[in-house]
Amino acid sequence: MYDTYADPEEHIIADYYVESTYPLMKIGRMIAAEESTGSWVISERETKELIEKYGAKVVETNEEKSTVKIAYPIINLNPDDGVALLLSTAAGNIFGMSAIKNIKLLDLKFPENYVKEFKGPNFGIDGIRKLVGTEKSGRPHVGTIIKPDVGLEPEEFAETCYEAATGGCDFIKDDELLGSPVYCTREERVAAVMEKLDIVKEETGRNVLYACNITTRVDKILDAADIVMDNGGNCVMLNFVTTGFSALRVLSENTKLPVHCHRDMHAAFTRNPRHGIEMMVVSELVRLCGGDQLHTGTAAGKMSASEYGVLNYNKFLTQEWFHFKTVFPVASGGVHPGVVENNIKILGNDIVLQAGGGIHGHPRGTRAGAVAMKQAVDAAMKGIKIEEYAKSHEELRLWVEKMK
Ligand code: RUB
Repeated sequence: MYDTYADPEEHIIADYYVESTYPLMKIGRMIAAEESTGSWVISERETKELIEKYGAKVVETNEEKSTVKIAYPIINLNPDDGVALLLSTAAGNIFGMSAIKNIKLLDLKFPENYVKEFKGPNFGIDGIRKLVGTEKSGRPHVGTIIKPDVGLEPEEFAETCYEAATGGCDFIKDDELLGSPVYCTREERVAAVMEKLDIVKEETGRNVLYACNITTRVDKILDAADIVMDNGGNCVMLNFVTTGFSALRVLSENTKLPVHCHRDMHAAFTRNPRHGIEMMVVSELVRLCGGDQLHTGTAAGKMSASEYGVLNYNKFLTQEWFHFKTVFPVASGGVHPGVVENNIKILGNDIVLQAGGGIHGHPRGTRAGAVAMKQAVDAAMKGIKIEEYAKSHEELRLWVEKMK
């Protein structure tokens, strides 16, 4: 069923799962009114003509799935007001409406007329691969999060990065909990780490990315990115849910460095299948706002995520979408050499396999942990089971032993 036609070139179509005591069409119209011209009652100047031109419309209901599609006129949404206003519209008051028991925003379909104002990622998968030197092999990247999450001072932090890079990591990031504490300021940390990674470059010829966490107050994020750049940094990281999509967009539009997007707090609204916002919508908005790498979950790890969901997010991020570059999906959270094969089999090669404890918790320490992760990737790329490969690769054998 549908209410009226809405030109898909002039509307953003939002798909919702809805639980309500009202019939689907009625609750759909209530959502459309609340998120465009209306309120709970018609107001004096809310004329039929005004509603026709500026009102959101119900374009589809599906009783079987309990879903409703609402078309939001992009004339109300100046792209410069960005994703902030879009979310206020498509994911705003509706979550608190008393007429709705549960509602989940499943997907957003955008018209060219809206997305053309967004630049999107600066690098994408191809750009990141060129920086790291894997454009020919196309193999998964090995990433790590420096552990312990917080508490290391710059020298020891940098030494840990050196060990991880020497062991074979392509990508190293701060934990999302590490900002710029007095004992390890961003400036000191970047300078110390990049000195070590320059040595790795001289010793191995490999360019290893270090994503420094520049999550801070919004009006200081660009300054923080400059500090990373001025100290030889080659990548930045942003906790984009806690700082906001607008912060991500402004950062991406004003930095020459790849932007790694950590999604902490997302599970507050993505985890419940009946209420909140789907990770697919988060993936669409990160690509729109210019993230180059995005955590999307694992096919086997510690965080709760449906395999089917992760596959879909990664498919969206890596396929053609308007003029936008792709986004490198990051499989992280409880990742270790023992889950590498499964993740590659299910998620493919265009992923960053990122292990924190799975590297720094190796019996012989960080360097051996990174070697074991890279050996597990090499084994998977050769189609060899890690138990077999471990027989001739000591670091992997020690990990397999540890996990028994
Ligand atoms: C993982 C880690 C990340 C999680 C976040 O550490 O620090 O914050 O990946 O989860 P470890 P997600 O490898 O030791 O588990 O990637 O699902 O957002």
